Amino acid sequence: MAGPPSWFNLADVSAMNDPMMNLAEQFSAYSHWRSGAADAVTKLRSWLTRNEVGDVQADLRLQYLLERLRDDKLTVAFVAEFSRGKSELINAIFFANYRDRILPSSAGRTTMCPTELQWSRDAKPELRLLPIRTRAMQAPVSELKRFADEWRVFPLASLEASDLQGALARVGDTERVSQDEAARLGFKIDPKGETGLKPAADGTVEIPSWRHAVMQFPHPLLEQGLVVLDTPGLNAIGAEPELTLSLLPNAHAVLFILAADTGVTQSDLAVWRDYVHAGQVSRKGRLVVLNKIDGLWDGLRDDEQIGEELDRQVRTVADTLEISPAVVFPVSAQKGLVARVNDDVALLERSRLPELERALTEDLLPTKQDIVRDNTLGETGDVARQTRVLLEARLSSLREQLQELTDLRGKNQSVIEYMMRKIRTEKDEFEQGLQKYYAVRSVFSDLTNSLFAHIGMDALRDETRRTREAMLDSSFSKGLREAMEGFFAHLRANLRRSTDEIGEITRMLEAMYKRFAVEHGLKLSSPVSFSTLRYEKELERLETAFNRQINTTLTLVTTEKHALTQKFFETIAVQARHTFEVANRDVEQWLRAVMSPLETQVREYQIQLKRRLESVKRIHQATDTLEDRVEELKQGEDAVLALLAELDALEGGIRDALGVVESTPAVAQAKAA
Ligand SMILES: Nc1nc2c(ncn2[C@@H]2O[C@H](COP(=O)(O)OP(=O)(O)OP(=O)(O)O)[C@@H](O)[C@H]2O)c(=O)[nH]1
Ligand SMILES: [Mg+2]
Repeated sequence: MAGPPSWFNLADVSAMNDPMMNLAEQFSAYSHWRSGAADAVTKLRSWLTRNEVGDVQADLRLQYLLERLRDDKLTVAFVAEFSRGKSELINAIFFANYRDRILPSSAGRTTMCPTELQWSRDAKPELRLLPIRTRAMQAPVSELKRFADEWRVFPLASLEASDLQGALARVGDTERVSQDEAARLGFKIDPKGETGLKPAADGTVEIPSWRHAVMQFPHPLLEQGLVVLDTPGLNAIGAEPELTLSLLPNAHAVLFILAADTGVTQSDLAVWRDYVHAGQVSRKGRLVVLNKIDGLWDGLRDDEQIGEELDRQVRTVADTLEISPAVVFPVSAQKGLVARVNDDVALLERSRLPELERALTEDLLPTKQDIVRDNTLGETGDVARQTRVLLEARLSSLREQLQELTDLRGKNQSVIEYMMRKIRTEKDEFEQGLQKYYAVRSVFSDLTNSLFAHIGMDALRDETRRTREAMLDSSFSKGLREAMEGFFAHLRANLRRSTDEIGEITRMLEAMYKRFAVEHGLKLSSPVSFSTLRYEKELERLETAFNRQINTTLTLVTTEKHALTQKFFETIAVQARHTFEVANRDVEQWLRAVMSPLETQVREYQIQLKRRLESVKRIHQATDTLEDRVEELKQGEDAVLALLAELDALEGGIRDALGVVESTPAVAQAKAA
């Protein structure tokens, strides 16, 4: 297999300081930053294991964090009516280094199915296509991605532009089928061809051959985690709800493309409303592109006139879409591509592509970087804090022993016997405390059981089944509506009950933490709290989409019951399940995170008690001299202090790798001075 094209070298490009590669450079810096962070986290992780100061839970958390840091994808989606230049724009922004068009781009409908361009470690360079007939299987694409045998695979012969083009040409494949078959596969038919597919004279309609395409190839940007999502002109093709509900909302950036020669048409507006804006307040990472501005370069108008005309068009677009003109970018994708292929800097400037790319990077990377940074600091901070608490407990216990033994210097046997009794009493008391701890643990496990009875996957499955039965049993749209609305009401109620139970668990743990702190001197900070708000928000978002797309009188009246039920479960219920899966994973992780510090400290405390008892015993039996023990403890103390210093340094290393600027008062003052 050939590696990435050897003539494409990011280092060379950055040395040229070339506006043409701005995005690539930024992206490369971002992924360099990420791998630096991963290295620093790896150091912490192996240090914890080597010194036996971490536990399984901490190790797992760091392992997940590392997986996320290494396999962190950044999705940029392109959405528009057909022929606005989505594919051309992708070619110009990301793949101009091939010095040719990689994605097919031509007049009329070209891209016929959503196409993901990406590279995953361990993947093979190939194009995977999901046949359109899998639409009959009642399973969303995300689910079918797990079943390789549903896809047609076309390996890439090489990574040359011609082989990439040859493979990607297939995303435009279509076939002719009867209207019945098209309808069965979920396509709308419209004799006028406005709101659906237009039948030909022989009564057949042309449908896409593929439902979804995933192209894997090792391009430098894709290797760094970029995923480009090209979409077909959506309005008439009958895009799948998954795109609106999952793929687009989860994309880190969505570019909505208009063409300067057509302006904002009714169908552009429909795409904007249904797929990009989708009822939400404007988000970061949503940009509008006014493409094909080269149409204005007619050789008659001068640059100033063209500039004025563009400003006017941008304002009109912004007014129509009710957005700020600052997020509308006039460009010429085609000229931008040509400019890059011919190394024509002047034409590239004129295409205005670099401005769009700047906005894209400025919007995209820092936001993403903030999330990754916060997440990494949060996870490693928790682990380090827990470890520090453990080490400090060990340290203070060593110091106590040291004190005890120092006090024994020159004392007689009876004092030593008294010491032994004292430690034994402490040990007994602690063991009594442990009895209470075990009792509370069993209450704790009852509470978690009832928590999972509400938030768990079984509960969700029951509710899904109940809703499906209610829907299939109902004879009027009122019944259907009630069943679907009931589904949401029920899930919301379940989340609310879980919130209550989580509150109860937190309070109980707090009380237990406090008791161990007061009675036995364990150093435990209050357990972190957990909120279900984000899942409630996610459900809210789903419900909004549901109300817009399914819960309308028109849809309810015109959609056949089974088809409606199927649609509801393929789109809404699948998403809800995903939300609950995430919630379950998060709750489990939280439960482990709040329990493990207590467990670790209890274990540590038991060990220390035993050691203290043993060392006094040994002195009592004169098998050991007092001075030897004191020396040994002092060495132990130094070792723990060294570990604490190392831990500080490792955390500092992580902060440095993440580029966190320390803002201690001293530093802030020094800066101000
Ligand atoms: N003049 C001009 N033509 C462009 C520009 N960008 C794209 N085109 C042309 O517009 C046509 C459609 O471009 P595509 O890239 O196929 O558009 P698309 O949005 O991907 O269309 P579908 O795949 O059909 O949804 C092609 O003939 C392109 O050459 C541009 O900046 N200027
Ligand atoms: Mg296209």
